[in-house]
Amino acid sequence: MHISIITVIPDLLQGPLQHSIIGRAGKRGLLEIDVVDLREYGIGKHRQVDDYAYGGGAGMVMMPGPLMACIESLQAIRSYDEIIYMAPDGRLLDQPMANRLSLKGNLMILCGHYKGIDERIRQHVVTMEVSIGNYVLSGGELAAAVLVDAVGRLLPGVMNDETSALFDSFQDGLVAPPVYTRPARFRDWEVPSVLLSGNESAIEAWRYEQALARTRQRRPTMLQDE
Ligand code: 6GU
Repeated sequence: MHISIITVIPDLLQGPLQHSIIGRAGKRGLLEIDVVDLREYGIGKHRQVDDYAYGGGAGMVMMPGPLMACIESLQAIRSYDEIIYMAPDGRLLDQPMANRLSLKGNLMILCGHYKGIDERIRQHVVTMEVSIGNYVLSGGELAAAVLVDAVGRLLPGVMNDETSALFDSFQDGLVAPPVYTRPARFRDWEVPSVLLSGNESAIEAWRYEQALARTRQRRPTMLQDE
């Protein structure tokens, strides 16, 4: 998979995407991430990328010209399955959306700043608008990093058996069961004995029960959605 991310703050994305599972995906050649500095397409000596909003009001708007020049220069190299705009009023990211995106070949992600991008780019160019939750971030970069992590870890070959996505919270419509490691007794706190029993079917049944109970308690709507 190839992901191109357009941003005015490339540094905000370099760090988070170089580590952990996503960093490993990059080193294995399974995920190629191209962080593109929008300012290189800015106008004039100051490489301007934003301007005042028509109709007035506080805050700047990202101009269509530099964005379009940047998008088209990327499209000259490869075609994109989706052009995603990260926006607080976009569709809420969830596991099914991450699963679907992980099946695509090339994604482009636009990170907005200030008051956002000119509406005409949203109307005519963007194919998908994504939010990571009902709160406002100062820009789309951290949200883009979250999206890339959620999608990138699902790519075939990125995870090994231990980190397998099959057992994730949400992947089977349930949150994950509790987990324990050594020691079996820590400050009088005991690990549930079934986990020490060696009885695999009993352990599996216990985990399922726990996941179901937790889902009921913490995410009741996940059970109603079915
Ligand atoms: Cl995608 N962008 C911004 N600026 N804020 C957000 C968001 C995105 N998702 C939740 N809050």
